Amino acid sequence: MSSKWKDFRLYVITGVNYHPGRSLMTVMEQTLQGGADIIQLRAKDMTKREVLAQAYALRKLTRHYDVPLIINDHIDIALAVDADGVHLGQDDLPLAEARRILGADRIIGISTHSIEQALRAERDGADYIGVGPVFPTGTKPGRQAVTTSYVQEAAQRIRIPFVAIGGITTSNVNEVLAAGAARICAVSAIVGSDDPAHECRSFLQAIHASDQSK
Ligand code: 3NM
Repeated sequence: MSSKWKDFRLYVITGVNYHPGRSLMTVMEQTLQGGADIIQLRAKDMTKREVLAQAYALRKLTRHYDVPLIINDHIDIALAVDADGVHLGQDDLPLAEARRILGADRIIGISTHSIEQALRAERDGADYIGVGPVFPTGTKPGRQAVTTSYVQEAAQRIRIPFVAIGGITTSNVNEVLAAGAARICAVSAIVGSDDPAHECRSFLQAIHASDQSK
């Protein structure tokens, strides 16, 4: 795939628990209308078939908006629906194995929680990394926040795209941007909001304002 995807600024991950009564497709379409420019399907407590069905639906939607689709964990599902890539955690399939299965043209993102993990992911050929959780978050309970000091270190030392994640809201996003993040990811603040499109626009406004101040 072309490297245009690297220009993403606002990465939105699904989180159906945050919008009971509203469908996944409705909420994700609202995020796309608000300017989300990369989407990840993350469905932790679902059967493979349920994830597959959601992946097909999101593939259709993201194609319509010409936005990359990343699948969390499930490499087979990513291939089945022709997603643009996968996102893997530190305990998932090692990057080299994932790369062997997916080939050079699909995006592989890795969650990192320390600069050592980030440098290793970069060295091993990740296309981008997640840096977080920046703040404590109910979406990943029990994981200690890495604070904006890790964002700062990543900004100084990591050459591949990195996206700050974890507990980020429109109220604290400026701290994260000031620490050097150029790309922001959120789940609850966006998909759990009454107006996901508006929330996306607010995040993007903060991101673009931060560009102007650099
Ligand atoms: N990964 P919210 S933090 C899915 O640090 C995820 O790798 C993280 O959700 C990491 O925006 C996180 O609701 C949760 O805090 C992000």
